[in-house]
Amino acid sequence: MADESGTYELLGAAGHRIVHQWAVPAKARARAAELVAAHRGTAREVVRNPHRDQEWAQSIVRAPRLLNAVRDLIGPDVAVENTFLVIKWPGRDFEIPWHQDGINDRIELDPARSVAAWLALTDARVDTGCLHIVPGSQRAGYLPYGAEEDTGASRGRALGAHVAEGTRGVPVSVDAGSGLLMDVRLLHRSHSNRGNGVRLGLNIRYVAPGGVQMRDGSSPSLEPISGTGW
Ligand SMILES: O=C(O)CCC(=O)C(=O)O
Repeated sequence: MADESGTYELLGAAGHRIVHQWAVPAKARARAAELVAAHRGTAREVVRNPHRDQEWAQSIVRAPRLLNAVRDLIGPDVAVENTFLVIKWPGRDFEIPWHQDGINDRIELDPARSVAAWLALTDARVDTGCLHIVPGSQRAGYLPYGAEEDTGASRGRALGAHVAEGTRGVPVSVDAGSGLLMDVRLLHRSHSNRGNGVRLGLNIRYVAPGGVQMRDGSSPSLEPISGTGW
């Protein structure tokens, strides 16, 4: 519901919520181990939209505890707009700059009809590159952004929000099998993995009908996973 200043607060003033145990931790770790084995040879860092063709991701986006929390926020009709697996290999430079999940050159999500999830498949700690968030930053709305400098990495160039100098976040350390639901305007980032193990996280953008507006003239690619309103 919008407050008197017109701000929409889907997830309360802090703009995020922890989702505890969308998966049993041991099962999340076992899945992570399989993904690490599959991608170690190429040291792949990102897998785009695995929910479209990979069973493990199709199952995670529908994890009952997660999906129920999403329905509580955006209603019974839920589609997946995008997924993004991030693999942070230890000792490798891979920073993701401050950004907001609800906007890029292609889409703008309606914060009242969408929510972002970030799910830990391994334990995510400060040293292994857990998320850092800026609680309450959703209140400033969408910020201008631009592509980061070209590092030559095959993962491509991330989009970074233009944030006030000195913007500091708080780390959110979560166990494998837990994660976060975030307002799609919430600023977040992650540092490189300076720990020992590989860190894996799956980012999901969920939308309700009418929640996505295309900015580039293309059609949205939505995978309905709940409800009859599609
Ligand atoms: O996994 C990470 O470190 C960050 C991922 C993220 O923020 C995103 O994909 O939007």
